[in-house]
Formats: sequence, C-alpha cells, structure tokens
Amino acid sequence: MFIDEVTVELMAGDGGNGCMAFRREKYIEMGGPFGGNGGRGSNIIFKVDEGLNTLLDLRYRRVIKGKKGENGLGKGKNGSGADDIIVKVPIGTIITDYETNLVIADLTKKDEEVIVAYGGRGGRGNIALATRSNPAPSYCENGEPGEVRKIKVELKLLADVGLVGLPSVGKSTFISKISAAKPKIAAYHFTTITPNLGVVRASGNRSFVVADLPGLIEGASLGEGLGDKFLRHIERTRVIAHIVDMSAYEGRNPYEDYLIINKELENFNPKLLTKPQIILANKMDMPTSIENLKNFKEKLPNVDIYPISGMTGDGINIVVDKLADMLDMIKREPLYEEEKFESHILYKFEREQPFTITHVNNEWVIRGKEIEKILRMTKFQTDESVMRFANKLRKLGIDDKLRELGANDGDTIRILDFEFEYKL
Ligand SMILES: Nc1nc2c(ncn2[C@@H]2O[C@H](COP(=O)(O)OP(=O)(O)OP(=O)(O)O)[C@@H](O)[C@H]2O)c(=O)[nH]1
Ligand SMILES: [Mg+2]
Repeated sequence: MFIDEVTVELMAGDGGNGCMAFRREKYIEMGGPFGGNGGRGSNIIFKVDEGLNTLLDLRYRRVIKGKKGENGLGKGKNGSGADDIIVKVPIGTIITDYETNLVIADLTKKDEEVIVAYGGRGGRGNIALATRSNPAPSYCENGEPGEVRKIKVELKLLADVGLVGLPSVGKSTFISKISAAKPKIAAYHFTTITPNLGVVRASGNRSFVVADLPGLIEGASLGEGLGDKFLRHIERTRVIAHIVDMSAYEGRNPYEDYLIINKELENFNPKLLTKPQIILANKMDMPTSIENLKNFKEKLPNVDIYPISGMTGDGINIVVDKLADMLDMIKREPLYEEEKFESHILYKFEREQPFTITHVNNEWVIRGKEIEKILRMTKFQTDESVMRFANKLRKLGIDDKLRELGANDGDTIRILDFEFEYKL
C-alpha cells in the first residue's frame, strides 16, 4: 500500500532523575555530596532510508515514544542517556508541526536526518548542584520531561519529471517503455492508483527519475476521481510531461482534454503552471491520430508538441533526450520558502506563554510549560528543595502576579496535581 500522509504523536524520552547522596567513608566523618546526574532521554530522529518509498510503516505507529534516561546513582555515578529513536522515512518526506503548520524538515538527501522531538536532559544530582554558598545540597532534580508534539508527515516524491494526463492516455505505457518500471497497464480508467517511479537513461550518460501518476479528471483538485491526493507529487517535479491521447478515444477532444488537465493543475496550485511543461501527443499509431494532431497543433501554434506512440516506441527517444536537456537547464528549487520553516529554538519561545493564572473553586491554578516543567523536575523531599522551588516561582514573577490579582495569605495554589498554601 502506498501511504503519503500520516499524523503522528511524538513523545521524546524524559531525562533520568538526579540523585541525592552523601559520601560515607570509613574515616571521613562528614562526606560531601555524592549523587550523580540522570541521563538524557531519547531524542526522536527522522532519517532518510533510500530503500523506502511509502510512509506505510508510520501508519501503524500513531504514537512514537522515547525511552527515559537512567537515573543518577550514589558514588557520583551518572545515569546513561537513552538511545535515540530513529524513524526511517523515504526520501522526499516533509515534516510539519500539526498546530503551527510550520515545516520542521524537508528531507531530500540520502541519509539526511533531523531531531524532531528532543529528549529531556537528565536531572542534576547533588554533586552538580553544589555551589560555594551551599556546598552540600540536600536536594536534586528530576529529569526534564521529553518534548511532546504532534506532527504531520507527508511524502512528496522526489522525481524530476511527472507524467500527467487523463486516465488511459498511456502514462504507464510510456514509463514502462522509457524505464525499467513495470506498472499495470489496462484499457480501463484509473488502472494506476499509486505513483510509480522509473529511472530513465538518456544520451550523454544522463539519467533522471520519472513519476507515473494516477490519471486526473475534471474536478480532481476538488477531490473528484482519485482527487488531489496525488497532485502533491507534481509539486516537486521539475518538468511536467503532459500526455494527451490523440486517438480521441471514447469521442474525446484532445484540445479540451489538454485544457482540463491544466485547469486542475492550476486549481491545485497556480505555481504548477509555471513549471516547464512538455506536451506528448500519444497513440500516434492509431489512424485517427494524424488528423487530430493537426487540429490540436492549430489550437496551440506556439507550443512544441512531441508526437509519440508509447505502444510502438516511435518518437520516445527524442522525448527522453529533450527531457534530459530541459532538466540540465533547470535547477532544483526548494519547495518551501525560508519563512515557512520553524527554527526549533526560536519557535519555542514564541509559542510558550510563561504562565497563566485562573481562579476557580477558591483555588489559584497556575498553568504554563515552564512552571510545570520546573515542578516536575523538583523533588519535594527536603525543605531546601521546597525553598528552591519557591525561589523559582518568584523569579518567574508568579508571586507578584498572585499578589496583584488579590491572593491572600493561606489561599490554595495549584500547579498540576501539586497544592500548596500561599504565603505573603
Ligand atoms: N494504440 C495505442 N494504445 C496505447 C498507447 N499507449 C497506451 N495505450 C493503451 O491505452 C490503454 C491505457 O494505457 P495505460 O498506459 O494504462 O494508461 P494510463 O494513462 O496509465 O491510465 P491510468 O493509469 O488509468 O490513468 C491501454 O489499453 C494501453 O495499451 C499507444 O501509444 N497506442
Ligand atoms: Mg496508469
């Protein structure tokens, strides 16, 4: 099965917890801090695997979860980091953030990889937390939670030439003649239901990749037939080879067919019409084709039209070399503008509001990624760690805001499932 779009939820691994321990040695009475740091949680990485050509594997993995880093231990032992999760995807895979629609990565190169969700860093143990003013802290941190995000994964085939046309005009026959691709060919419409790729060799040791796509019909851009599902694959091709059936099979008119297809391309994305297009007048072996081609040419006097027969192979070598010549002249342009990409770090700051405060059922509820993260990283075992947490609340400005909003001594404050009393 060919799958070219999936949404996936990613949960990178949490960092391991830091450790609080003290040195206890025979002849040393008061040992120093001795707790190690937790290890980093798994990142979730997407990597190109050239052997793949569909996103099918991802379809059955709606949630991808990273592993937690190991906890730090006594005797200064740091926990080890969890192995990263590598998700293999075909070349041409685009990953966007589900909420912001910003592009995280467009993977177009062999073995290219990108971290899509970052694992949490390990919590610090009390060795790492020692300072000059507090050389033996009796607290440590929990690991940082791993990044959680929903993404859209799309495949846009990385072909040089896209074959477009109405059903049964001979697209699959053509690709089977010019490459080693062996698609299904038949007289009924929509024989091809998923794209086929073929590598074509041209003169001068040149080669390029052609995509045979399912047939388009009027209204395809609105979902008719196999719809716009496959139009996306044309977006990345550098040249469009538009095949028109000159035999006027089933009483059709080649010129009208030609207009229908261009209209659908334009409706889907006006940029498609600015791509170089070559017109292949196919089925020239049929008796009616000569007359039809003459009329077709009259309608399009300034356009180069290449007569071919995918069946007999007539004219196809000329077309193959012409395509190679065209490709030599056109460089591959990036599919997305720079601004459409998210910059992983900047974007975090933009999106995250520091915190919100609501007053419900006589409780002040504080929400916010940063404060929730701090809470989850705090171990409330000792007065010291509670003090540290209170300091952070003050630093983030939460104390001031509560006072401003009229919180009174003794009111209940809640963050996630943690409750405490407000003290002025
Ligand atoms: N006479 C003649 N018949 C052809 C030629 N090319 C293709 N055909 C026939 O036209 C029919 C459709 O061919 P396909 O190659 O399957 O057409 P397609 O454009 O891939 O069709 P869909 O996948 O359904 O969109 C088949 O019966 C082919 O044998 C040609 O050059 N001459
Ligand atoms: Mg076909």
